[in-house]
Amino acid sequence: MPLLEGSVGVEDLVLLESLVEESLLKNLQLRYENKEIYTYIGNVVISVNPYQQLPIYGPEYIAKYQDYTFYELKPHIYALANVAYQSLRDRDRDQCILITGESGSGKTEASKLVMSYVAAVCGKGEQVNSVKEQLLQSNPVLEAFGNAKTIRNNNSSRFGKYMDIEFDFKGSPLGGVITNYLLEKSRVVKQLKGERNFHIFYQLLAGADAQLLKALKLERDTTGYAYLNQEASRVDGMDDASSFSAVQSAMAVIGFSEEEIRQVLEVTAVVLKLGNVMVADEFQANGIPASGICDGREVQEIGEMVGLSSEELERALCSRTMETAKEKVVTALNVMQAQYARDALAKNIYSRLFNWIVNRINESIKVGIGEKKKVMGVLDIYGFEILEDNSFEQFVINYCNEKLQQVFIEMTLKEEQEEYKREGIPWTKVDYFDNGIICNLIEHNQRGILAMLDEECLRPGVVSDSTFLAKLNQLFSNCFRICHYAGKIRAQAQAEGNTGGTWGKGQVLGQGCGVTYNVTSFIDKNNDLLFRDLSQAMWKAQHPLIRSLFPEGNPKQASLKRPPTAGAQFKSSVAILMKNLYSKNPNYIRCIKPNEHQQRGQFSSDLVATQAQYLGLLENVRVRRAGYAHRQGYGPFLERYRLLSRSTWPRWNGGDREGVEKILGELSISSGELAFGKTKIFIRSPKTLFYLEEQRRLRLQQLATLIQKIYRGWR
Ligand code: AD9
Ligand code: MG
Repeated sequence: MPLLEGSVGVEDLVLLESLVEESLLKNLQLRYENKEIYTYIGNVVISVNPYQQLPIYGPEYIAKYQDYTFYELKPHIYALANVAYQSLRDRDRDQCILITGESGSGKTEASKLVMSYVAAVCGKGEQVNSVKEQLLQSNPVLEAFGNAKTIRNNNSSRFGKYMDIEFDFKGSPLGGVITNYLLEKSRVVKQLKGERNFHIFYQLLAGADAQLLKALKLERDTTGYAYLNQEASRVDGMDDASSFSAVQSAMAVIGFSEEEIRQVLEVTAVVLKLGNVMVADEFQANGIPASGICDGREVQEIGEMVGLSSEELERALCSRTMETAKEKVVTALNVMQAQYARDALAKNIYSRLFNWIVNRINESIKVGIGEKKKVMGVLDIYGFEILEDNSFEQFVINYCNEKLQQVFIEMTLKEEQEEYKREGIPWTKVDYFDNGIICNLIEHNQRGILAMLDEECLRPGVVSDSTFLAKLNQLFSNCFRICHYAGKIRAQAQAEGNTGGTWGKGQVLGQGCGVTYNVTSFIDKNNDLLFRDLSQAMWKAQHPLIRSLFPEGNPKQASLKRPPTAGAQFKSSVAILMKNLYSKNPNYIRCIKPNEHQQRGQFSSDLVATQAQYLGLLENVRVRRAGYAHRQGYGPFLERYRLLSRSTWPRWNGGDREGVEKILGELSISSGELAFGKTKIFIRSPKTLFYLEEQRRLRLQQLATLIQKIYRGWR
């Protein structure tokens, strides 16, 4: 189906007649209400979550999109995946697919559509199919361990994911590499009202048979577990038991041995059981408060499962050894500290298990050294998050989104600029909001917020969230402002030094919304330290997987150098990611969430407006239209419009470019509207394109009437 025929509204926002926010939103809404969830801005796909299964996916659609060029069919993620794959295969350009949008907007679903499209069209054969299966089956495994029900999304990714799919020179898949970013591990021990822990816990309890449960020393009933949120243990439309068998078979397809699967489940069970370890007050002989385990059964069982005596485990949970140059001093922890230690252990085991699973998948899908590769990267990272109470996690997530927006701005402009250069057309500079200053505010090596946080974490003496707050206050003299990307949404954060916990108070300037970060736990989360007693105990465990997760527990390897902080690690992995993305040709999917209720058919204009603002959609259209709104190769352009000129219709024997010159000359389109590139024609304003389309429509009507007449005449 051609660009404008059979379409609702405009299929490319560049074609909007009046470009204001209202018309942009109206167009998205009109299309959404007609189940047209995809719309373009040039080669960017905007996707509005339909919250219903639409009949626009699967083999038949894949085959269609494989045979047509980008603008010939309705906008679709398949069209974008097709362009990216073809450019990788035929032009040898590494690609990346960047999927952004807020929680619940459809990023993960979009990434799976891209992967399934590429898997369907790339290469054949038994070997190739088994690689494809492994790549695709990594999704259910990572979702089981890394996704959870949140208030915003029943299947919310609680980690960031970047996957490189690697191909040989013919475009057949060889394998891949997955990089994961910062799992939200605090969820293991605590969830908000209406949210759940990671899916795998519920899947395991619902899906394991009696024998497996017994072996793992678990009870089926979720109410028996302190770490599982009881009021939200079930999710509508989610079948935990059948997901559990899907996860197990996916692991088998990827190449996990039975033994490995068993060990993974054992470690998962240990985390769940740790939550039930109750600590209570005890007193040392000298009357100083200490803590002890109330009910020894759970610790006993955990000890049996991991191969560690219960005494040793209890000691690690309830006391702390301080080492000085001369001596070792063991102090008892009070109840709060012991509970903290227990939860820290559970979080650490789980997040390290998650990393181990990612590494294990990578082991299976990795490509041999020396094989020549072409790469397609797919990025599905947690979207911009504004909660009521924003903590360290939101801070790093939003920082990452700022960086991605920077890539978007730079690459969109860069790509425009390069295309003009390639085509030999002069480039006119476009003004845009550069969010570099916000990134700098966060990541500057000395004065950035992350650097100051690190400085506070490493400083000797008494440090706390409040001393960090005081430091920020000093630097920003009580007030600093974050203009979130697209420049429309501004958050003014005002430090309130004496309130102890809060760092800033979000205040909205202009449209949009602001972000207030609460400094509570910033220091702790950034430090991310586990008491050495715990890591040493875990390292002593007989259980091979548990043991391998705590290499620093080996006293011989224990170095005095402290590991990098969580913030520093995140910053450097984001830097690596950026470098990787900049080296590839970008393709964008911008996801939009139409309502807060995960409901089909509801389009809340206000909610969409906010997202359109911070995704910078209007600005994106402006950039796209600032130079030349439309461009097309001479061949396809001639094919489409040749019926508009007597010289080129019904037959034209000259070259493509000459044909295009003839048509445009006869239509008297002003030369300022046009630029003739080396391989493409560029049209400045959308109006000219509308005009061409309109002329074409009229001409088609004329021809149809003519044919009917001739036909009747024959009869
Ligand atoms: V989060 O930042 O990980 O919390 P995502 O990944 O942006 O979020 P996700 O892809 O998980 O959102 O989509 C949320 C839900 O919307 C899915 O579970 C589906 O039920 C629904 N969805 C999203 N995209 C589609 C689609 N193209 N067709 C049908 C969809 N349903
Ligand atoms: Mg997701």
